[in-house]
Amino acid sequence: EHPNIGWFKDAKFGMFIHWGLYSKLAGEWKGKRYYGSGEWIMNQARIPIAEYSKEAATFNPTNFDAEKWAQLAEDAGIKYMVITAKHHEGFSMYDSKVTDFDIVEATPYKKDPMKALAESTRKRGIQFGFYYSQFQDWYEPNGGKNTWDFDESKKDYQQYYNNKAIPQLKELMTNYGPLGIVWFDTPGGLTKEQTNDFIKGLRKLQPNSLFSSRVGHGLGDYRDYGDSEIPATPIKGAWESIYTHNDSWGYINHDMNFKTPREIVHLLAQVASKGGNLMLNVGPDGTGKIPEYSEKFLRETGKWLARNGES
Ligand code: JFZ
Repeated sequence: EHPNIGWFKDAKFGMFIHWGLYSKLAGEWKGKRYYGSGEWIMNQARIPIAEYSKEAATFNPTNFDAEKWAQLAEDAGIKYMVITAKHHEGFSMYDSKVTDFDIVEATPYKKDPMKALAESTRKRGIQFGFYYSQFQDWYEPNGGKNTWDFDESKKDYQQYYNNKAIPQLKELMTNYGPLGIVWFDTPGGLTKEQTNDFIKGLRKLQPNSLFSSRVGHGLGDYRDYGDSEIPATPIKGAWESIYTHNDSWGYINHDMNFKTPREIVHLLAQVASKGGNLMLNVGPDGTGKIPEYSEKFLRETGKWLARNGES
């Protein structure tokens, strides 16, 4: 068991945030609407990198307010926050020296929102962590799963790990203070032995950070279930269920199927009764605004928890 697993086991409630260039596309490309997961639009519409990357030039989230996001989390009774530093699209939402395809260099916004968020959460005693897509990177010739720009049979995953994923994870684990969690997702391209080495190398930077089980090969410090899945019987050991507030992880402007405060409380109770944490996702839009219903329903949830919860 990881020596720092204690806070996680007590947390019960986390906030997941999917935010990237896809948030600006909002589920629509060239007048056509895409359903399901907004953060997959580049893949769904087979958008070539040359076109997709142009979106960065007009990505300007001036409504982003780290204090407001962290305050919302606190008001909701949330104990940890995990945000997409880089999702499968390959765009870095933080100041990265490894690539030019990042929010500071490629957008008119020019600032690092992750710096602000690391501070605003820490100030409130909320554990902060990064989601990092360690294998899928649709922007890189050697990253996983872009088959519309690149020939999959020619990919050298090791090259991508060595030249992008690992150096970027090192940045994230060096420049933002202590991280509660590094949330890996959709593993690939590494054997179990290589995954062990990968973990060992990163651990040195932050021995206290917990790694999600989607690092692959049954490794990681706690178990993540499939999306929107709760185990049927109580589980020993640390685990987490992830749900999204509506039906998409990334912002989609035509998805209004938000879970009510009552439904959120019900989910929390179901997950907690089996001994796990609920990490509930919100998808801010391309301007940096958290959807109104997410704000409203999370605050209502917080009020209920304050009246009826343990802490
Ligand atoms: C992944 C991502 O592809 C997706 O965009 C989102 O970030 C989500 C949280 O994670 O999708 C998955 C990964 C694993 C499962 C399902 C969806 N699973 O194990 O059932």
